[in-house]
Amino acid sequence: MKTFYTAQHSAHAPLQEFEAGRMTPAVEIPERVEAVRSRIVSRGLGPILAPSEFTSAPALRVHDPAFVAFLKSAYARWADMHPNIDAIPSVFSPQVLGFRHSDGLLREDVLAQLGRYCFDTGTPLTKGSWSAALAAVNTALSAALAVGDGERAAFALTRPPGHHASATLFGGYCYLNNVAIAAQFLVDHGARCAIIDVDYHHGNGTQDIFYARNDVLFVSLHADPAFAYPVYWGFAEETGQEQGEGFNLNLPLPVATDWQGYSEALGTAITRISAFSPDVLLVSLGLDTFALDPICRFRLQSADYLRLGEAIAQLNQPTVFVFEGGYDLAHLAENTVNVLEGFIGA
Ligand code: SP5
Ligand code: ZN
Repeated sequence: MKTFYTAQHSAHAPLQEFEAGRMTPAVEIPERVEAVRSRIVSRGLGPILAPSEFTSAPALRVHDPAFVAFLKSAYARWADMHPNIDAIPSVFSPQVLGFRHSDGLLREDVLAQLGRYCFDTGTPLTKGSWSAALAAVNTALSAALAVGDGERAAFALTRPPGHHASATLFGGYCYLNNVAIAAQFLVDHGARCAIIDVDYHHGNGTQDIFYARNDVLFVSLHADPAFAYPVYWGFAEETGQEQGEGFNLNLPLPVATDWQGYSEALGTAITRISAFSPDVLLVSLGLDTFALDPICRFRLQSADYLRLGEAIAQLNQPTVFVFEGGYDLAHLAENTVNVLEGFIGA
């Protein structure tokens, strides 16, 4: 299987995030992708290729132009006031929060914009975030293009991740929605796309982007937002709207879910995807369902990721894997490559 990768991801290297009332060491760090890259080499999984450069057009098919312009300019504007400090909002837009508001909302300074375009305090915007986020989009698009051109599967080894980012909001360590941009790119080339999101956290950004559409199916297995991040999204009741009704399937799972519970939900996901009959499957591949993940509460074991890859292969579709979360550096590479080897071997 071809892997797409660029060292440009390492421009995004936050040291800390703000969580639970204090600054805490960042977990979405460059070492994650470097560990996976090393194991792809040592396992001989296939070539590691540099992504092609794409214009901003594919990202603008998914994201609001003003949001993209903000992401591009925000750090430099912030650093004028707060040199060498990562940008984290300290106030959130009353409009986003549903309050009545005054013309103060129309402020266009970076502090006011941060509170309009971000939904949490855990996603620092650093000096290199924009360039890394763009490189991740190019990486996902390159994998999509390879599959569009006839590869059975390809792996986009992306970071920062993407599935929490919506058309107008960043958060959850995500800035631009890599998998959604790749899916839209394939749709624009005539392919019917389904997305399966196996990250521990609900892919609220991807859900939101396709929520009113019936041409892209979104299916997500994740920790129940009743106890897990992203808190406000991911409930089973979220089934889509307008023409999109019935084209969004959330499968929230309880604390301590192991392979038995997980594989049952996976069967439901696979049945729904088969019924949709896509031309291409995209996988938001998070590995934070692992038992030893430092921020998560599921109990999957390393061998279970082989089974996950095999199950995805059963769908028998051209498949684009896009890397998302997973934070246990000791096992992340093994678990990631297990999914891909399970897929290839099936
Ligand atoms: C892509 C991705 O996996 N994003 C996840 C973002 C989660 N950010 C907030 C995590 C809060 C976890 N709190 C649990 C603390 C356990 N010590
Ligand atoms: Zn996650």
